[in-house]
Amino acid sequence: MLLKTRDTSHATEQEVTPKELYLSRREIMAGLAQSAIVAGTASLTLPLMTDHAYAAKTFDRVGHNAAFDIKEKLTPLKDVTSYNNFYEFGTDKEDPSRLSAAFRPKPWKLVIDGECEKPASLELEDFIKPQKLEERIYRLRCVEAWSMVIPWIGFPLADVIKAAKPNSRAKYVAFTTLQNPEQMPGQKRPILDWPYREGLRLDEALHPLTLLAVGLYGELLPSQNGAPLRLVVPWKYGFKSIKSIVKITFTSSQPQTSWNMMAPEEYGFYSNVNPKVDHPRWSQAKERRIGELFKRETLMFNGYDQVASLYQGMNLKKDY
Ligand SMILES: Nc1nc2c(c(=O)[nH]1)N[C@H]1C(S)=C(S)[C@@H](COP(=O)(O)O)O[C@H]1N2
Ligand SMILES: [Mo]
Repeated sequence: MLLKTRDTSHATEQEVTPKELYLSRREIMAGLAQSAIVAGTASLTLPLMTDHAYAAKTFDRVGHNAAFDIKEKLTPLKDVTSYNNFYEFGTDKEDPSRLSAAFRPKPWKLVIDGECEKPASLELEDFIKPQKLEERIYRLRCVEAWSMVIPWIGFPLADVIKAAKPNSRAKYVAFTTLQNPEQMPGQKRPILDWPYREGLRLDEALHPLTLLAVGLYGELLPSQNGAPLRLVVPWKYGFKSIKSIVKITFTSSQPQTSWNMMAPEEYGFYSNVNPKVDHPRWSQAKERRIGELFKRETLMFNGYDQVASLYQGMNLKKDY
């Protein structure tokens, strides 16, 4: 992001990776997918499952939520899983898919703490179990001026926040990624001040668009995309969508964020997609959809106009 500029154009449409390649991931992650919304309106909590074939079926039954649909061509799965930013595995786009073999997304502990009435330290499976999973097609736009359209599987962060009962001092939500250089070789170098950190204002975190994702393309999240749990905040630049989350903390003051700590002139706390506020070193007016040749106009809030009210009265040039 900060350190590299690479040619992001992919002129040819790639074949989707065969499903079989993802079975090993299911084995690692088996048992995560225990809860689903069946297509339609009814919801159903399925029994605890350790059989990966059953886990696959469970994900197949996750209902698609059309309320937020982006009517644009999906980015091929091959690109979604081989062209990544995940500096814990290295700074090249291919590094996360190539160098994540030692990464273990299971077992996984998640801590919820800070300014709330119901802090918790949970096994991820216990955390996922009561959630109502659904599929949502979101655009994600990187600050490097490329974007993808991805069918995510997840649940609203708001559901988790409400269950944790933030107290009156809670104004922000901070997120922390796993720190484990043995599993994440990029952490052996001081590329960023590890662990990776991000944050949202509480009302941004509560917005129905803000998603905690556990899968994509009908499958459990690949390591390179932030297994086993990552944020997707589609109206903000991609770096806000923190991967492989181990901690969610309610805070009274604005939390530190990794890219803001590294280069505050370039990466602000808000980081809303805004074609009128250029990155100091490049324009944000256009973007290249991965898999396509020609650039397209970047839309304010990445096209998610429904979030505009969150920023009423703010100067988004100052609060970039
Ligand atoms: N922990 C962590 N989360 C991260 C990053 C990272 O380096 N480390 N990169 C961010 C950036 S810059 C982008 S664009 C998105 C990319 O998500 P994707 O690889 O699933 O498309 O992840 C974000 N989340
Ligand atoms: Mo990014």
